[in-house]
Amino acid sequence: MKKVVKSSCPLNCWDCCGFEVTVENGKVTKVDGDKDHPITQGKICGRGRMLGDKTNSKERLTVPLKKVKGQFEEISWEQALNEIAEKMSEVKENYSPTAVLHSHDYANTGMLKKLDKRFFNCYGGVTELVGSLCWGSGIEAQTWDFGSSFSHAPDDIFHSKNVVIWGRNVTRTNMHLFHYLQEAKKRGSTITVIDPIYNATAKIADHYISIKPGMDGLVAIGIMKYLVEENKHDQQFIINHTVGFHDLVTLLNSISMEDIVTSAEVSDADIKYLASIYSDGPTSTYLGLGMQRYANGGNTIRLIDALVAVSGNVGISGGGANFGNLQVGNSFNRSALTLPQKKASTRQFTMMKQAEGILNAENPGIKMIFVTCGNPLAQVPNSTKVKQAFESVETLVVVDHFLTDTAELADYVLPTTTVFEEEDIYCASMYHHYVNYGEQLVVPPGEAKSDLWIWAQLAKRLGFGEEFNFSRAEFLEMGLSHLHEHGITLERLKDEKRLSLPVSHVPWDKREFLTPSGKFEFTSLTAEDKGYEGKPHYLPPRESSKSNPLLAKKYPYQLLTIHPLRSNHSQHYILIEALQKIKIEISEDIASEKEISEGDTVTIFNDRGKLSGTVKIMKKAHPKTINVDEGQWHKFGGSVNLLTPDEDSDNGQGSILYDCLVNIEKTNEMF
Ligand SMILES: Nc1nc2c(c(=O)[nH]1)N[C@H]1C(S)=C(S)[C@@H](COP(=O)(O)OP(=O)(O)OC[C@H]3O[C@@H](n4cnc5c(=O)[nH]c(N)nc54)[C@H](O)[C@@H]3O)O[C@H]1N2
Ligand SMILES: Nc1nc2c(c(=O)[nH]1)N[C@H]1C(S)=C(S)[C@@H](COP(=O)(O)OP(=O)(O)OC[C@H]3O[C@@H](n4cnc5c(=O)[nH]c(N)nc54)[C@H](O)[C@@H]3O)O[C@H]1N2
Ligand code: SF4
Ligand SMILES: [Mo]
Repeated sequence: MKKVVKSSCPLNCWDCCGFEVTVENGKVTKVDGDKDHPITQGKICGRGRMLGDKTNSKERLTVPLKKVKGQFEEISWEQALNEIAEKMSEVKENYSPTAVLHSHDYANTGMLKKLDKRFFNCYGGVTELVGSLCWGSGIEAQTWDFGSSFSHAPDDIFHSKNVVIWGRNVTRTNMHLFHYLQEAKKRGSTITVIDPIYNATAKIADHYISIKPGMDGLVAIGIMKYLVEENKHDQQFIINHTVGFHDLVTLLNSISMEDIVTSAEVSDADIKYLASIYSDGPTSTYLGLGMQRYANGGNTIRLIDALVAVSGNVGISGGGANFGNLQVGNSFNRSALTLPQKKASTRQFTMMKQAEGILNAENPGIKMIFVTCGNPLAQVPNSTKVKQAFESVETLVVVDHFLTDTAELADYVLPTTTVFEEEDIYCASMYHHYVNYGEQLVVPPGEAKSDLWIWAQLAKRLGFGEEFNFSRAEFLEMGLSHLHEHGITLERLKDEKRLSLPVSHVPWDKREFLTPSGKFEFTSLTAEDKGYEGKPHYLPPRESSKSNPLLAKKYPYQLLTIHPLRSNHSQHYILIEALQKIKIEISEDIASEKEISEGDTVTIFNDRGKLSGTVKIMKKAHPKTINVDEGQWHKFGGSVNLLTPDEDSDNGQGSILYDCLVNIEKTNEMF
């Protein structure tokens, strides 16, 4: 029997696409786009399309595993759950619940994936991870400036006279924005791309500006200098709706245009061009996440926000500093699902420094780690330290679909279900404002069980089973409860599949900001309250010739580790043989300086680690730039995070993954 059913992509991605999934004889045979989805309109990427293959993959984990004398053995669920629950009780009794660390990321955007937090809160509150490897610095920066991070609705781009894509790899990571961008261009908008890599989005741009990585804040300062000098700033907006403009002007006056041009390696003409489009709006800015993964990441986003505000592009149709879209996730009743009031104790490590936290934890030390929706061995910076940390604990439990690098280290590996094997609702707080429904379409293979089933079983054994005594539908309704007054219910979602959430399509149009002053804050009171510099200022990246000339001499090249085209982080490498090798992309000047040709084997290295692979030359990339796509598995050559630094960004909430210097040598063979 064959049926075609509407579903949703669960992957951590800007787009949150609608699917049409073909199921034949109990198997997913095709994943296609849903033409009726208002935003994604039938188009999906290869990562989404491959979720059928992922579900059917022979490599899937189907039985719980326990490591005995260094080897995995298959065990029953009963044994796995009993032993894990027993260990959790012991740890709680002998130490404290915070001797357990919950290490997670956001590999699946399903709402019920949040129930892991409910489980750990009811257990008593564990050591939790805060901040984000992904977008933490930018979210915190926009929280300081606007009070939160909200984006314009996708079709508002048609009101933009100019669109600036600032460090977002749109064709690769946000394909539906690319579609809107092409349409906006047809309707007459200009497109400018600012990026150290001449990517496919740059190719359709009217103007491409190549920039030295980590220097965007300086360029924003340069543009603002021109706007203020030429009296092209929006004085009405500044007077009525902002605080701290005087501090901003002091900053603008303290940095010369010569300094900006030399340090950012962007020409004066390009900065003037940008000033001309920002003063001739509406101009929308689509900020990417790559450029805030630096030690100055928060600072960079704050300066670009300031530029958007100074040029009068805040709260107007066709404008906006589009970064995250937290109003989407805020629509749901998260605390009903996660029960934060249940945790009696808590301790926090940042996501970035989880390895250091584990290694240095005292009173209590970390005795047990639970990993869900994450693959820290591949994705968290400084992999050598991460491995050391995860190996140092008594018990490591990993819930996953595959035997990943992290699962390989585990004492217990629990096999879980994929998107098509469970019911959930999906949305991404990144771009559009629709929520998608996805029903269970097929039966999980072997003994794979949903994350929720695992939590409920463990909860029962730990004495708080009643907190999980709800059906999936009841949990979904709980999460939707704030939306009931807007007519959004599970029943309607099941019926209509995609519903528009009641969020603003032009954020801040009422000029009411969520900051302490209620205004846009060039000088941030939230920052000051938290003990940070609140005034606008400039910070350089941490690993650069400006901040560390000695290091830059030893390691002269900037290593970017951007998101792979065909994989969502580490998730697809196991499914695509062609991806199972390391590609090291280098700018043309490095190739000539080091006499390296395309196809050569090279090793990149710094004090943290090294990685070998085959060279590809990046045409028109910014000089001294290298890229290795993130997400690779250890058995296919190793994660690029062997080289990346594990510090927190300037505002304490983000990673500095791209703030990374390396050197490169030709090698005859792989290490
Ligand atoms: N194919 C694919 N798509 C994905 C994902 C994936 O793994 N694969 N992951 C999803 C997730 S979780 C996220 S967070 C998003 C991320 O989406 P993006 O923000 O688009 O992706 P990144 O790879 O983080 O980097 C974006 C761009 O930043 C540029 N860049 C790096 N440093 C700088 C800088 O200093 N200045 C400027 N101006 N540009 C810089 C890079 O060259 C790159 O073009 O993508 C989502 N979509
Ligand atoms: N060097 C470098 N490192 C990076 C980045 C970078 O740009 N450069 N990007 C960072 C960013 S933006 C992000 S968002 C993170 C992503 O980091 P992660 O979220 O850790 O990466 P993923 O590979 O997407 O997923 C991790 C694991 O979750 C599993 N998984 C998927 N769905 C489920 C589920 O429903 N239940 C359970 N239990 N497991 C599931 C997958 O099989 C996979 O093994 O990586 C960060 N790391
Ligand atoms: S990975 Fe992103 S673009 Fe691809 S199908 Fe999923 S949501 Fe859509
Ligand atoms: Mo991310």
